[in-house]
Amino acid sequence: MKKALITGITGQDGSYLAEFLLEKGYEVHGIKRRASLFNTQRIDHIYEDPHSNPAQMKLHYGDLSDTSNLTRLIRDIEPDEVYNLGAQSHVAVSFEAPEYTADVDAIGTLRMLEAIRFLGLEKKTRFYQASTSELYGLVQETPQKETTPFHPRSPYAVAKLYAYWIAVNYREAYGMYACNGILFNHESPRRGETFVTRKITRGLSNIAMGLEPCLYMGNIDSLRDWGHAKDYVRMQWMMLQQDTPEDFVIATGKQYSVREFITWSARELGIELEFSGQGIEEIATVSSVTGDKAPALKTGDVVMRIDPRYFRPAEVDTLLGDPTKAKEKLGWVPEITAQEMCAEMVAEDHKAARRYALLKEHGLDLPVSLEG
Ligand code: NDP
Ligand code: GDR
Repeated sequence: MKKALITGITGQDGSYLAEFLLEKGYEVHGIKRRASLFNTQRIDHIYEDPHSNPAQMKLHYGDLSDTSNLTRLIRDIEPDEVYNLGAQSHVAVSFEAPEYTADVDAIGTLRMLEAIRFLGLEKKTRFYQASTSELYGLVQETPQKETTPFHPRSPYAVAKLYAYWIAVNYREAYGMYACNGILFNHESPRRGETFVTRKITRGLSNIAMGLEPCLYMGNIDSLRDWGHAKDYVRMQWMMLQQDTPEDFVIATGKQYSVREFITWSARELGIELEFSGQGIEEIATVSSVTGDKAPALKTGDVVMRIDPRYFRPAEVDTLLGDPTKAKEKLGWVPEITAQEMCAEMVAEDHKAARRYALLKEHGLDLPVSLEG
């Protein structure tokens, strides 16, 4: 039985990857952070009580900022494959917490690689680094491929640039099987609530059910290449099954604006929107409502406004990936389109909003967090 160690197992990708590897028969080890509240919601459905049977998935407390903890875990587990998905992964937050982001995202990656080397596992343990399209930042070429020069635009992207190169360096210097997946944005119903797609699908679902008044957005002209996390974790595994380690761009090759994503999400709820105004005055107004998914809305309601609080000190305006290498070398093609993914996300968030609304109707008023 192969052993995999996943940092960031409680996150969006970590949860899908753990499911995927368990199905493939792996023994899956995951590092979770100690938190004052439960933080394992995304993996609770695959957790097995170790008291009844030897579990195929095991969780360990740890943190990417703690060298001795990581070294001890790698020594005890001796993983065949390490998936380094753990990170402070929010671009806007990285401007607020740049040093922490650098410590976890950049030096955390070095700590993992160095632990593998220090323990003499560099010929056994294969290493996947969660690299990102944010490396391209101020884009030098469109679409972006493996050879496109990088120009990071945030403390997050700069930290990930270090992580990218240290993985390449350990491959070249020590012959380690280390590779970077340069993944473009990927989403799912498990996406964190403050990333733009989930903020929209959850926000509009809540508004449709009368639980929130309005969605406040940042730069809705921003263009992204959005795929589904399920497709992307499959590729993370495929990258570690090759004879030689290489870096790959993972993307759909299609690009849409945040405004388009808002329009699709509204349509899933039977709402047609009209955008008017310019810059920070732009608003989205309901022009029609059909079906029964948005009982709280009527024509003329304003459901989106711009709040400059969500603008970033330096923005990545446009990203579009070219996944040709992944297709030609690995036979990987994404199976789920951005529109299908949006429909799935809205369906899940609307289900949750209906549940909240029903509880509210019966006097069980649970707080809905509006922080975006
Ligand atoms: P999430 O934010 O959903 O998950 C991040 C994970 O990292 C969580 O499990 C989180 O734990 C954990 N984590 C955060 N800080 C630490 C720390 N100090 N020590 C250990 N673990 C930590 O991210 P995604 O699943 O979306 O992304 C996975 C990886 O891929 C990240 O590295 C991200 O930067 C990268 N990436 C993501 C893309 C995307 O579009 N989703 C695209 C390209 C790259 P907790 O649950 O406790 O917060
Ligand atoms: P991104 O994702 O920064 O690309 O990083 P995010 O969904 O946060 O933003 C995408 C674009 O939408 C614009 N935007 C807003 N973003 C957020 N979060 N909230 C808003 O209200 C809002 N309004 C407009 C942003 O300015 C941006 O242009 C994600 C993360 O998963 C990274 O970890 C990963 O590396 C990259 O994707 C690829």
